[in-house]
Amino acid sequence: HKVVVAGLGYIGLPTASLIATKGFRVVGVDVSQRIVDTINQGKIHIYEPDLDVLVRSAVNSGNLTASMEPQEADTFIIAVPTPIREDHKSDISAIEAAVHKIAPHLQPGNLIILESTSPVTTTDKIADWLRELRKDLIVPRFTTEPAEPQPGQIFLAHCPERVLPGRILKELVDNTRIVGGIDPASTRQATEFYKAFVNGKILSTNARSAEMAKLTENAFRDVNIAFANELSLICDELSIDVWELIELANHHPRVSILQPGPGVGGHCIAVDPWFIVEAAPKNARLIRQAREVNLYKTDYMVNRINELAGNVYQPTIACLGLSFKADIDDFRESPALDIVARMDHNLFARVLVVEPHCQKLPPILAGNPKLELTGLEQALEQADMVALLVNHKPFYEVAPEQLAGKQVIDTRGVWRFPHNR
Ligand code: SAJ
Repeated sequence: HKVVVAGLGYIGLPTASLIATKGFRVVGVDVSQRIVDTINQGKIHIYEPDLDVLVRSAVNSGNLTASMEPQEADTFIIAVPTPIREDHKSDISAIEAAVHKIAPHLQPGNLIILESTSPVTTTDKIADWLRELRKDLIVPRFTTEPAEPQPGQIFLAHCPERVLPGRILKELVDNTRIVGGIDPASTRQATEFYKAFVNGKILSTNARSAEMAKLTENAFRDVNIAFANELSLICDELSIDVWELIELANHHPRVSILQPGPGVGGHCIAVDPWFIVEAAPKNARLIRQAREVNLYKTDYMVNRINELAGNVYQPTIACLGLSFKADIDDFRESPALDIVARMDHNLFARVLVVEPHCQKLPPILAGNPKLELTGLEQALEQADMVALLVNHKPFYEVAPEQLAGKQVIDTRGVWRFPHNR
């Protein structure tokens, strides 16, 4: 069984290397020559625990090769980015480009799987594009009516990825998968494919429900984080410790409040709810409001930092963390990075940035002479103000004495001494 995986990012690369080690012959395709070369050397271009070992063994086994061009195969997986534009509308141009690239290589009986998180009806659009591009192939239309596959048809399904960065390799195998075909025959084909390497349950549905299920999961989390973030704003206003409040409320058997933070980052939860708002703008009121609350929380933190800086003349501030969440090197849609970029640098003598997961400042911060990437100890020694923006593990080790006499903004509730209160 031969598989082409289009897109060798956070989802495509782990998937390609995992199935290569399960005996599939895999060609990973990417638009970047640098990424293709890196993988063919058995190396990786992104950080994810244990991914380096898996890619090395997949490449060394001869089952995984990378290329700029697809080729004939049995199954084609599309795992390319689906970002959001400035106006909060979805951009599925990378999917369209991938479909154009694989179309000439398709043969009757092939299975195409869309893993990218996608706006509802994207799978239908792929079918439309394929019908145009390959008039010789039978491309099914969306239906939930059971029927025997037509001789010579191709199969098309949406199987959204739902792995958590930092735990991708484990979750790829153990998570429950949702498999939604454009028609029931496609659902069956795709289910068989995942059975070969997934230990979790495989839930069969149709393409549209699969698309919406993925968006719903991330919107659910966004709404719940928005609730915690809104509580944190209310608590600031009423001088209540929000972390204690949540801990108290969570003792109720049916209450489980998430943690507030400086906003919501990452390429999924900060993005996917907009796909729902775009599709149903009149009815998606709460989902839109949750996005607004989470975005506002970042603005609020920028203002808080500027406001507190006014209490000291030209303070030095230590900003701890830049990534979008703890213990990863991913800066996409990171509220921490946004805060450091947007706070008023005129108020500060120096801005010391501590980010154990990067060697140099990201481009958006580089070039500002006041900004400097430093170690944790040095930053705490020199700073008058400390803003904790990401709850990376080493930051829990900071002792109360190291913060004594400083203005402290702890956006994640890490320094509630003692931690195990
Ligand atoms: N966050 C909070 N408070 C919390 C939990 C999270 O502020 O209590 C923040 C994080 O700091 C981060 C953001 O939310 O900025 C998102 O982090 P996350 O850990 O909740 O999720 P992601 O973006 O790493 O991964 C999510 C997951 N979705 C769900 O948990 C419903 C993952 O399973 C999906 O596969 C992934 O999105 C995706 O690719 O869609």
